[in-house]
Amino acid sequence: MIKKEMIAMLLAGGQGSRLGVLTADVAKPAVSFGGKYRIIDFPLSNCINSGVDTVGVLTQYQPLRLNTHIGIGIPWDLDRNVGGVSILPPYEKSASSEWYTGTANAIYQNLKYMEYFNPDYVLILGGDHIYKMDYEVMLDFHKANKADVTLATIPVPIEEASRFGVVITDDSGKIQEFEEKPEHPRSNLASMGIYIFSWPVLREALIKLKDQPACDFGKHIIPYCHEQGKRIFAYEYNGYWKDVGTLGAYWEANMELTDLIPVFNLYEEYWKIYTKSDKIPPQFVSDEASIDRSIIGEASEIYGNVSNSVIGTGVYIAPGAVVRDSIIMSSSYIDEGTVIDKAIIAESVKIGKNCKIGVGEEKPNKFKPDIYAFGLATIGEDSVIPDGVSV
Ligand code: ADQ
Ligand code: ADP
Repeated sequence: MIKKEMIAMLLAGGQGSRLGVLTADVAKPAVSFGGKYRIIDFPLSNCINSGVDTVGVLTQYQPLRLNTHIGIGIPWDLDRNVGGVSILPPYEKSASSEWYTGTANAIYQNLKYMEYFNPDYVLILGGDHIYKMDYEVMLDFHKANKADVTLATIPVPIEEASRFGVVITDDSGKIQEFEEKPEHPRSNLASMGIYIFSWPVLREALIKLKDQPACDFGKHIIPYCHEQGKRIFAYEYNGYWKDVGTLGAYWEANMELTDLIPVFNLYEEYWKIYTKSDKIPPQFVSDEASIDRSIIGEASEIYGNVSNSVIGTGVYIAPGAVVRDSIIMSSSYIDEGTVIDKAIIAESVKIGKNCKIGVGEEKPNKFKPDIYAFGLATIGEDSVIPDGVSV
């Protein structure tokens, strides 16, 4: 009989509407990050680095890019005969069929998948955070406390706490109170949306709440377990963790990678982040180019001036073009004389000659704040901007 101690269920089906045009055609976990990665690479790499070799990825919204990226899981060493990575879209069942209406509903609809592995513990993960975390250490904490549920938590600035599930604990870390996105948070210890459940506890809660519309972990499952007097513990994580759910946070997290000593280091040997990488040529920098403090992806050709930016793979930056404080994703083309200053350019965008994109250091409120969210100009995938456009 098949037996896995802990399996992971990775929620990758949310729309991510706050990323605006970046998620118009792509699920948030498939949005690129740091020049060569996609956001989902972080939880997937954490899984394999933590010894979790069975991962169900629950997809729903615009899954094409995500599916091609994950494939059969080779880059993460998750191509296995038993376990490995499985993509789990909603499917028709004999009695009924429905879309994933909430995070817990999505997990409930995959009870059979989990049962197959006969796990002791189930790790629930979001697909939209940038961090490195050893889930095995969290599991040890869960076992040591004889917990039913363990939530990973992190202190956040109190003014941001209302965006999160917030916990109040006693001295031992046992959760006394949990509130999902409270208007007036009474604690700054935020839930990271990462949970370890002892399997019988999760199974019972999912079945009990199966008729709850849009059943969600933060709104329903955790409060239900709390009411039932389950032992719920907060595992306090103190490393780097970023919810890149808004354009501002997404831009900032990318820019931080260009710091001389980045708080989030992609170059560490002992905790590698893996990604699917096409076998493509190296980058080329011409004699007229200038580059400082930037990440340049493979197969890019740089003839212009790039500073403090994250450039993806296969990007072309023509002579005389200037790119500053910006993110340019894979396969985009920036033509001669164009200035990109504080912008996010999605994949496969073509920008003509002598354009000016982004507001740079000028006060964004001078411009339309609803367009220039966070003072950034954002151009969606596959856009073509003709010569001379200034936005
Ligand atoms: P939110 O950040 O609001 O709160 P949520 O929208 O519930 O997170 O999404 C969590 C993850 O599930 C995302 O990766 C998303 O893509 C995915 N997802 C959402 N709906 C889905 C569906 N129907 N099917 C499949 N996948 C889906 C949660 C917790 C808070 C916690 C924050 C931390 O509820 O308590 O503080 O995460 O970011
Ligand atoms: P107007 O009000 O001038 O008719 P819009 O309100 O549609 O035009 O947009 C103003 C300018 O901002 C346009 O040039 C448009 O291309 C540009 N714009 C629209 N969306 C974005 C975006 N996401 N990022 C950067 N510029 C944008």
